[in-house]
Amino acid sequence: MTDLKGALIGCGFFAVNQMHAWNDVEGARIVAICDRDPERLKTVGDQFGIERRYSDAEALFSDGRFDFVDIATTVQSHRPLVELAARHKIAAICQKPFAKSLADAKAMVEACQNAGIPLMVHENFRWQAPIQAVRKALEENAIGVPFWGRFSFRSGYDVFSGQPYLAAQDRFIIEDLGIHTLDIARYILGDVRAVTARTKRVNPKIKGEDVATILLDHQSGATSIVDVSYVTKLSREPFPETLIELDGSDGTIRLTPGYQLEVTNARGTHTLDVSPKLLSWASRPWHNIQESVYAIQQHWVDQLKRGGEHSTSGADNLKTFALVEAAYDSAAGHLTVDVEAML
Ligand code: NAD
Ligand code: 89Y
Repeated sequence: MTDLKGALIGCGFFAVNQMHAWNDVEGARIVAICDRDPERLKTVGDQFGIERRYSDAEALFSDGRFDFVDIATTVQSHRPLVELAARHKIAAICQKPFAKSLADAKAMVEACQNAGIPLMVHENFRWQAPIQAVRKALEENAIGVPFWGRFSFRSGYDVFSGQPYLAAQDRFIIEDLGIHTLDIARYILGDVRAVTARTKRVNPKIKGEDVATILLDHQSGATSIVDVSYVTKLSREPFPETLIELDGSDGTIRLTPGYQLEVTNARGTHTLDVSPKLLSWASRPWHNIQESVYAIQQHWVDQLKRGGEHSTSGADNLKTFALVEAAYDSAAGHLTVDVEAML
């Protein structure tokens, strides 16, 4: 089968990872790129040897000659670009956060459904090797039925130097990072009925909240805590590790710093090194995220070819996005938010 041809829009900080990963993915290649910033367009075009370059997404779609689009811009342009893809009936990947609001996200999913095109949100954290290892242990029934969990991301890493826009947004950590942690909680313990959250801003140099503590009532009856912080200074900086604790009817799982997976059950305690691979183009500490970018993009191609649903389809991501909106509503009103009523 010939390679699928892709076009990438948004040649910024994170898109470079996506371009590297497309080089490694089997069955697809990027044939055109687009950015309204000429310097970024040139840098990425030259680095990856892409001849077809556009400063305007309308012109890119009008020229066509590609099978899918990879939207790697920041959130403000996600809805117009996804709707543009739908109008041209081109399958689309869209970076997280999927949209500015749940109403926008629902409209984007509907537009793609009406156009009959696949839509996947680039929600890559669940594709990290350590997260996949936790899910596998649960699927192998290592701890029986999980009844409690904690999904924790606490760091003091400077994310603002690479992504300065993060300091200027009204909403920061839940929308930017917690969205991944909430998605992992859903991926591991299932969909959520209700959310209770508290947030804080500690760093005076930024606009949005940089600490959040979120309590999730899962439909299964399990309870979990998602806690995220970008103002936590530790002796060993763990960025970008998500730590996980799960208690089940027959044992416990702990994903501890340094990517160690510890499973305790009637057979005793087994510890496994579940470190991500350092891909040829990757660099520490980002290699965990970078490997998951490759994994989600390979999944995109594999599912497109077999006509299957994507793990983080637009429809699936509405359930993660609702948790983000519910967490902000809960923190603002000091109330528990019914998530099912939002969907
Ligand atoms: P960035 O600002 O560095 O890059 C975005 C680029 O898109 C810019 O070059 C900008 O000129 C271009 N752009 C914006 N709107 C456009 C439009 N309508 N047409 C053409 N070009 C346009 O941003 P970034 O840090 O690379 O982040 C991009 C997205 O990736 C964000 O949504 C961010 O949350 C996400 N991200 C995801 C991960 C992850 O692990 N999934 C990690 C980091 C960032
Ligand atoms: O933008 C964020 C993401 O998606 O992963 C980490 C990050 O780059 C900074 O929080």
